[in-house]
Amino acid sequence: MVQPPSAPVTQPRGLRGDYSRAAADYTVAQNWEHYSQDEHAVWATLYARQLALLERYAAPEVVAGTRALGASPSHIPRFEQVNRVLSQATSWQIVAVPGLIPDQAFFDHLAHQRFPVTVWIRRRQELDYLVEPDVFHDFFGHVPLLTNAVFARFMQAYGQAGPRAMAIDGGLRMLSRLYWYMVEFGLIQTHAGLRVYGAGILSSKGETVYSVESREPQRLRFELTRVMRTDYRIDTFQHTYFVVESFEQLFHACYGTDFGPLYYRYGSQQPLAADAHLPEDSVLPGPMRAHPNTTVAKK
Ligand code: HBI
Ligand code: FE
Repeated sequence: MVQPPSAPVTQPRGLRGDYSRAAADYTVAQNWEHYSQDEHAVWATLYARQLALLERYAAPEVVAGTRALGASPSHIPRFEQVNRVLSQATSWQIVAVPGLIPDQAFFDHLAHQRFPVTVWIRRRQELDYLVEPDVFHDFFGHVPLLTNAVFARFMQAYGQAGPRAMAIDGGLRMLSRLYWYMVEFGLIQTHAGLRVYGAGILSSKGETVYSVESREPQRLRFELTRVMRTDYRIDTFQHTYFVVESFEQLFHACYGTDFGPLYYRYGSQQPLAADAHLPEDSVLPGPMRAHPNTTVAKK
């Protein structure tokens, strides 16, 4: 399972990337020519494996975005080429970074419609598990939805919310939970059933199937405050997924809410446990079992 960043991140210390050549905004050159055959081959393996799951499990907007990007199945994408598609679609851009970057720089990029994408790719021995985001997670997981105007607008609003969250006690932790549950591990309800759109799920073979098919986790209807109060686990599949009805719902809930009072009210309180049940939760029914004896394997 790919583990996206555990937020908040304050210093890029102990991370794998080469930060020595990064500009003040933490961007670097992608240096596409420097990827080895092996690195392209790891991309090809991951890409084929996840692409095969999209049609069945991913939100239609993700499928459409992945198609629109037209990434090569056999080579790590060239960011310049991707940017031609993105600028047409939503005027977003991707920028190359060495890996996790400090919160403030990350928020600033998003606020200016730039999504930071890590340049390096995992080794073949770590196909299924990685602590830091790599180019496969960042690209395959996050970039398709940047072609979607509403979701892209939400991402920008998230970046714009950063400075205020950082200035209020507990604010950053609350905002990070919104990112975790809605950007990394979000599910969406469609006419055809539950679908995945979160990047942390989409870049993980095991969790893509688990999040939709397992009867273990609870799936709660998205409620902004509930999400921002809920702790998360970075070491296992999620115990709780929040489900949106549409990206419009997500965008409007956030855009129409002043986060300040929420930070003051809940920022210094203990968070709700990752597997908490509250009486006011709107629990979605678990998936049906096709056959009484069929269980979904966890990995
Ligand atoms: N940096 N490259 C990168 N990617 C992230 O997702 C990221 C980050 N820095 C900080 C961060 N995420 C989170 O801590 C913020 O969303 C709060
Ligand atoms: Fe991520």
